[in-house]
Amino acid sequence: MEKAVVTLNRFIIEEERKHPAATGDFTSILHDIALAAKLISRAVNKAGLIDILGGTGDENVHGERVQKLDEYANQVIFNALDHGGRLCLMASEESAEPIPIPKQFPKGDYVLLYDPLDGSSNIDANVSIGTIFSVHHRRDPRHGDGAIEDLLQPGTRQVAAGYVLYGSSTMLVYTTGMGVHGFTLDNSIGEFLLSHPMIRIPKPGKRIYSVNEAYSDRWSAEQRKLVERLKGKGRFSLRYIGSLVADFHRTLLYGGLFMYPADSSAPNGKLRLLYEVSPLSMVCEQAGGAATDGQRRILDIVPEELHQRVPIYIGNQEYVELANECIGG
Ligand code: AHM
Ligand code: MG
Repeated sequence: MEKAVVTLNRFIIEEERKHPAATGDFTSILHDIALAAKLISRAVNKAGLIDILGGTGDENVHGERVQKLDEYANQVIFNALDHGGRLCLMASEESAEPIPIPKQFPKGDYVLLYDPLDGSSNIDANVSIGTIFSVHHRRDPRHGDGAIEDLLQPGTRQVAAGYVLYGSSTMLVYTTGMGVHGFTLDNSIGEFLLSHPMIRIPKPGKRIYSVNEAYSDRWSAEQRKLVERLKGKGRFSLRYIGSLVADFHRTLLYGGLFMYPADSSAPNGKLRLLYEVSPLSMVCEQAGGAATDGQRRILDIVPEELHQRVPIYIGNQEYVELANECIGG
């Protein structure tokens, strides 16, 4: 007998059936995210073939060069999710302000925060890049259009989080708080198929640390001590792709410690709490790992602003604990 393949749609419908009170909103949001992921995956795969590479010359809200595929991905996600009636507000790393749902569409009870194409400086070199997403229930159902408070919620309140990795294959990995599941896109049928059910970060994980060590002259003494202690443990390897989703995905599947610490020129590190750090931290914790800023559990941090940055130490619990010991004192 042919083994039944489990598509993403089947999986999310079956997961939803386990919750009799579920409204179907989630199924719809994840379905729309998956559609956007397929469209972005197609564009990423074609990037080398068509004249789409290179910057637009514009800068995003962080003063970085925006590349065409970033804009495309940003728009595709918005277009896939603006009309379903499940969201009341969105926010994107590429947009300075919250993104309202167009007036003609009904509003729902959820907000979506996303980094449409992380690691975009790697596009020209054909290095893996990714999309990261985070879903929250809005705080006050009376806010028809959603408000900034609905976006500025701590990671513990995420109802779903995940990422799409555009690598040697395209994978969608997500959690709704009941484990982490990974799906691989079969391009020939245009479906995400369950390939990695119930992902657990391996314990003990591989001895890999991942950090941009070229910045070590800007690190604090504590950060230097941490990396020295990791090296002192022996048999550690260094892996750093410089593309967060790819570095995180490896950490999730092989184990290890990924860090983007604070340094003297970036006192809060580089990565954004709401679009990058918080969703990946939920995924990591759900897979049995941990994530802190060196002191605080990432998911407990109450955001103060939309584009807030935060240092991150994420991976196997024992390595994150070592980071807390060195950094937090
Ligand atoms: P981006 O959001 O502008 O794409 O930048 C985020 C990327 C991450 O993917 C990666 O972890 C980090 O920047 C690498 O930064 P650095 O080059 O400073 O090591
Ligand atoms: Mg990013």
